[in-house]
Amino acid sequence: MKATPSLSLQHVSEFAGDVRASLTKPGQRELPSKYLYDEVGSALFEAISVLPEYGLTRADTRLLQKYAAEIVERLPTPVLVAELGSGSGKKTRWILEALARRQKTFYYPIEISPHALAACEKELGRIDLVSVVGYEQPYLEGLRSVAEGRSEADCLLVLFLGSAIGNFDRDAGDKFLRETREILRPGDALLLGTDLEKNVELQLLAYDDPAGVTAAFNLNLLARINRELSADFDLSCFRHEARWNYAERRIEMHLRSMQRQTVRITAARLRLVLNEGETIWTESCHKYKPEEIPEMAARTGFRCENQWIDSEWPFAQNLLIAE
Ligand code: AVJ
Repeated sequence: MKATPSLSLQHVSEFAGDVRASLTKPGQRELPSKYLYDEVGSALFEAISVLPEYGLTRADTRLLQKYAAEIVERLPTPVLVAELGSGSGKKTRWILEALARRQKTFYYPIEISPHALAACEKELGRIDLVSVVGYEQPYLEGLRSVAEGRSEADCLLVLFLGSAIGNFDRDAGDKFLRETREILRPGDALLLGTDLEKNVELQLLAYDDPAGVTAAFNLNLLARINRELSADFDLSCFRHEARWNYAERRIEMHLRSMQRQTVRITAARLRLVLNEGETIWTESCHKYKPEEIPEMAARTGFRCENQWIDSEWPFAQNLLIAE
């Protein structure tokens, strides 16, 4: 069930407006991280997720594989599954198979990237007793559609995996959990994946791998702006940078301008002068302490029913129940 395909003109003008607003912000220039995931960016992220230095996706998958039965045991029945930002959907297989062992299961991946959504439908569309209905919509809009369409008896399990919540500042993360909670009914569940704080060196390597895949992922944002907004970023004049922000406990990805340069972004009606050494901040990846998650849950209308932590790469699956 696709949302009415929005005019690509509307996409372009939204993208152009966001690019203009974030690049002209006083102080630190920014670009919104959601635009990292066009078709090329999504493919590069898939490559990142198999890098030896990036343990996050493997830890996430390992926990789901190992504990799927335990997680599912704690859920009411019947339960519908909605996933926020499914990506390729590979790691979701374990949960769906565990659920399908007890009942026919409906799975609603919610994903703004049509490429990722198609890959997910292909990956998970052939599991016995699982029926997949994709929503090409932003997270909360898609979740609202799923919640409105269910019957009285159906409980919801919302999946928010891969530490995608880490892209939000801590306050925005709370706000997002609160908004999610408002769409749910008491007893509904949210399985939240969170990357945990670890050795800073390891954390930095995960976002600045020696093969340069993450650098390509970051730089592709400029290439995408060139492609879609008729801009003339010269990618060789920028360098990928990953930093650990101690105060905020997050990795920040930046693109550093290696010289003073002028960039034209035609569709955003913008002429940008960047100084030598100036950076554009493209993504934040917040890291958590295990005990932080039950506190977040309590602040946002949930309780943390259980937490499963990977023994190789500090990462937690948290099962939150709406109160
Ligand atoms: C998909 C947001 C979870 O924050 O680790 C990976 C994105 N950026 N390498 C993360 C990402 C650079 C990733 N998330």
